[in-house]
Amino acid sequence: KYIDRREIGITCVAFSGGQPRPGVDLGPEFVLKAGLIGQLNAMDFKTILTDGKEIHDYKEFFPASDEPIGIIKRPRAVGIVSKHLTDQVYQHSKAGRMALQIGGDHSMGLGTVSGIARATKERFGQDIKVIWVDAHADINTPETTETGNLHGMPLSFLIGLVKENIEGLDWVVPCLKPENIVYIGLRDVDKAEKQILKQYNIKAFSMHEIDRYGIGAVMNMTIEYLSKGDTAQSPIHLSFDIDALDPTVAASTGTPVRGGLTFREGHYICEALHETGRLVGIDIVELNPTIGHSNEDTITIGCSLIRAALGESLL
Ligand code: HAR
Ligand code: MN
Ligand code: MN
Ligand code: MN
Repeated sequence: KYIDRREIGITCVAFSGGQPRPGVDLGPEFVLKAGLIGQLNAMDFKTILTDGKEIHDYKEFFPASDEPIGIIKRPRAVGIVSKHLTDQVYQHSKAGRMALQIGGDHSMGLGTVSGIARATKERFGQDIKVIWVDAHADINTPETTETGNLHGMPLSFLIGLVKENIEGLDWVVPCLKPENIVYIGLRDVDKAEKQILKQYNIKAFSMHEIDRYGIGAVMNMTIEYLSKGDTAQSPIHLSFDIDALDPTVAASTGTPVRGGLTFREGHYICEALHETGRLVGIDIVELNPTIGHSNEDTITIGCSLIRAALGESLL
């Protein structure tokens, strides 16, 4: 009911500045080369490229110099990318399209969630709920981060933990409530992040819970959790970091962590979310084709996760 047409607005974010390893900016190009658009058209979706452009690198907006602020690296580039992305995603979502974003590092979550949240608030008066599928919690604050990499911090900005104004990022308006987040796949969470998850009582299914209950029960619990209270049927955004998958499944990513999701567990998450009929946005991020063995596998899996979230059925 949130998506009123079989239309997908696609934004390809060729950006790597939220982390140090080059190559993650090539993720979208490889996904397009693998034939994603044709696959979506074959599923009967009309695909609309943002501003009619396949790839966005936003480089024309980067400042000449982007010195670290304290430990925070490239705050102005990260900020300007997500500021533009917010408006692009908002336009698609406001028009009733599914918003699909391909990255690029996970700092872009600042923009994707901001844009979707604004559109769903305006269209339905509803708060957005976010499923964050990741090996990492990405909820460090500028104070707690040990690396200064902004791809490890988007959620702290989105839920309003960052009080100080950081040049380039001062536009971010908190738009996500801690109780509206569910994590799946966590297994490399910093000490300070664990404290934040506890303090704000954020729902998280780590690999431990997936082992204990199985992915079927975890998705039942996830959807039950997101279906309580007066926003029981509110819209859901899926932000899928490919490093949630085990490195033996998807090796081409910048911060692989052992003990991750299987191929089927990853797809099952997408299938179960599609079945809710509440999905309004999909991010697939941290695909780095310059890392790891047989990058075609990681790229191909990125495409099939997207198709699964859009309703491709096995039978
Ligand atoms: N927690 C660490 C940090 O803050 C590692 C973050 C790695 N992040 C990603 N995104 N790949 O999920 O730097
Ligand atoms: Mn991430
Ligand atoms: Mn990650
Ligand atoms: Mn760590």
